[in-house]
Amino acid sequence: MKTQVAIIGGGPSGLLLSQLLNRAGVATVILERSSRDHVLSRIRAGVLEAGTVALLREAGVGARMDREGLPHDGCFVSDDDLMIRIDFKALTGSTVTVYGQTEVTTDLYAAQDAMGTTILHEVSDVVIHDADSNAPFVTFTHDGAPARLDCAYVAGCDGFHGVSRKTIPADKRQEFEKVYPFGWLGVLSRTPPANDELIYANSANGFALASMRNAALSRYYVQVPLTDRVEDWSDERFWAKLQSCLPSDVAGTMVTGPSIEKSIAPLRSFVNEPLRWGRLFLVGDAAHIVPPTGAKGLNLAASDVFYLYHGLVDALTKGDATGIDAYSARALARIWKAMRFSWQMTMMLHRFDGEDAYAAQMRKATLLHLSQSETARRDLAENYIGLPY
Ligand code: FAS
Ligand code: PHB
Repeated sequence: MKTQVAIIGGGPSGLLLSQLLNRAGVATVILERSSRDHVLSRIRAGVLEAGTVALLREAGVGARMDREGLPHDGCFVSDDDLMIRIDFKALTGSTVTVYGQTEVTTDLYAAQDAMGTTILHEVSDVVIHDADSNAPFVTFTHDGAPARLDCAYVAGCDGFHGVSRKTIPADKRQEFEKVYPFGWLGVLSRTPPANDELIYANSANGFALASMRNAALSRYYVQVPLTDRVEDWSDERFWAKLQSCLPSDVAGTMVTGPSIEKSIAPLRSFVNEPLRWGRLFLVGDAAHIVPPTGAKGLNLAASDVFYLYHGLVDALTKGDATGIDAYSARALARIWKAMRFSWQMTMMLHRFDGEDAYAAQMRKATLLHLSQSETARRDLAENYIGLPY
């Protein structure tokens, strides 16, 4: 097999990059480890920055998002019963869109199928060869048979546990990591959202997030110790914990119901530098992980895709390597700013086991200042709606 860009990973990064490249006349092949059903069964991000929305429209997959996505002009941050509204529209002139990553991935798969793009599912033994040469290639197993894909470039879109990042020799790259001593237990329920805008809640009982997918589908999270397992949490225990963290008037009126999905995600901040090694480029979670507190994971993948897509089109159609040569530094500049915001939101809203009374006071003072300072709210809003590409 031969193509122009070999894409490892058929999640949102790989699919969006492939869709944009194909529309620009660049050929791709996607190699995905899991079945399509498995990829589409994952419940992940829920909030799209305006830049991500624009890129999905440019990729020709914005129609259902524009019909079914929920534009949100603001969100709330709460401290026990103190509700602080962050008015994105008034403070920045921009908004975000609530539209689940599952829907984005579904739309991208449909568009790629319509393009006739080659997407190989359930591949295994993926190895990237000669990335630091002018003739890289990928070997893998598919349908029980060994296979080889020759290409001009490789896009590593295979997430945190993929092979792409590890293809870069350890002495050629640097990892930056912070692991948080807690995770998020997430629940999806066919219940109306507790509030019409998201609530990021700090409380004496820990962190909670009230989010949604649509008017009949709610997405909630509570902070849990890393030692907890999903089976430790009955629906009843989850709802009681969530309601103990949300402002009491919200908790007292919300509708609860059976969970249709329940999972625990650990929180970490991670960046790999650089994002390039020869003709291999790292994109999305293959390159970086953010705690979901700032709703940045999927949105950072989108800006990586934006930079690499333009660079690869220029390199492959005009022989101009300026964009791919600048990709790593350009993407990392935005990645680190989103890392900082996600870390700041995580530190502001979570209780850390064993923290001293001073740390708790710092968190409360930060939230009180947020409630009293438009400047502080504007800083949060500018980062939340997404910094410029
Ligand atoms: P992905 O991990 O989505 O996709 C990588 C793909 O590569 C997968 O389909 C995988 O099967 C495939 N792959 C892996 N190894 C391979 C190999 N060797 N060969 C071939 N294919 C391989 N972000 C938010 O903004 N908000 C959230 O609430 C949120 N919650 C999350 C919860 C969890 C449990 C996780 C893991 C992530 C969450 N994220 C969240 C972040 C998430 O949305 C990512 O940012 C997003 O999935 C990034 O997309 P990709 O870069 O495509 O990586
Ligand atoms: C979600 O709806 O899944 C969601 C929203 C905002 C976040 C994290 C997750 O910051």
